[in-house]
Amino acid sequence: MFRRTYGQRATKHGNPAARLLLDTMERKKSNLAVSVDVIKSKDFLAIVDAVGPFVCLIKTHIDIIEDFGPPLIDELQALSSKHDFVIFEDRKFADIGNTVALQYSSGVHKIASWSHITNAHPVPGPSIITGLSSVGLPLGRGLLLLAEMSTKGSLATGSYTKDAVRMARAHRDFVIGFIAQRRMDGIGAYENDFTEDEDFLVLTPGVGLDTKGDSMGQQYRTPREIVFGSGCDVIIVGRGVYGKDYHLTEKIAEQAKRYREEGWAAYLERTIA
Ligand code: BMP
Repeated sequence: MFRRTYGQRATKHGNPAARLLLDTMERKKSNLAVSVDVIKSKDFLAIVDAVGPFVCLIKTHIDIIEDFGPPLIDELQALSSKHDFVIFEDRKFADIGNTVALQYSSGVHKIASWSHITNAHPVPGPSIITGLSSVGLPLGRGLLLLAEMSTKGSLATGSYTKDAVRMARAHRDFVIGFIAQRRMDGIGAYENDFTEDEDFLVLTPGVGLDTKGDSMGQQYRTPREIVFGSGCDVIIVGRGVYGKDYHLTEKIAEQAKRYREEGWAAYLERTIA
């Protein structure tokens, strides 16, 4: 999987959300996802519109938007069509199957109705996948499991990470990959390397070109370290792109372009190496 192109992987994948993402990456020549963690709808939409041309995916934390209303989702979907990107709500579900099914389908945000991809902590065990897939699978959605985290002192290591991989392998129709810091197959890291038809995407946060972290435990690596060095597929960048100047859309677009170029060069280096 390491050397296969995103386009080659798209043709083989069984899940529609994974195919959409891989196709989008190939079409736009981008493995950049921007995480738009701002609290006003207006700022959120301005950033999405500015980075849209350069990304394969927009990651949201919809519950931090102070003035949220259903029209925001319509506008996000319109921008997704305009700029051709996939939507990933970073909800990090972590409850029993019945509860996560309700949280995913209902409430104010109705995540399943608009987000192609969402994610979950494996901590409750396989029943969290059963609950979420009862809602998401009929809609053609995909799920990522948080197998590792980018933060200092993360507990998601060792056997926890291995068990996350085992859970994913048992639910390949719906689990399309991981939030993790390295690819989860090969190099003898696990008892069994993945078979030809097991293709898990690895989406990786904790990406920064100019700093090594923040004051709250976040740790950054460069796109090259992540995509070439660790074999991950998508770089997720938040503050590295919009920083403190999120009213300056030109500057934001410039940064998005910069991260996209770095991420794509690392991917080319990996596929032709
Ligand atoms: P930033 O690049 O500004 O540090 O933002 C990173 C984003 O990725 C945040 O939205 C955070 O919730 C998310 N994230 C992370 O940083 N580390 C993880 O292990 C998992 C995440 O979802």
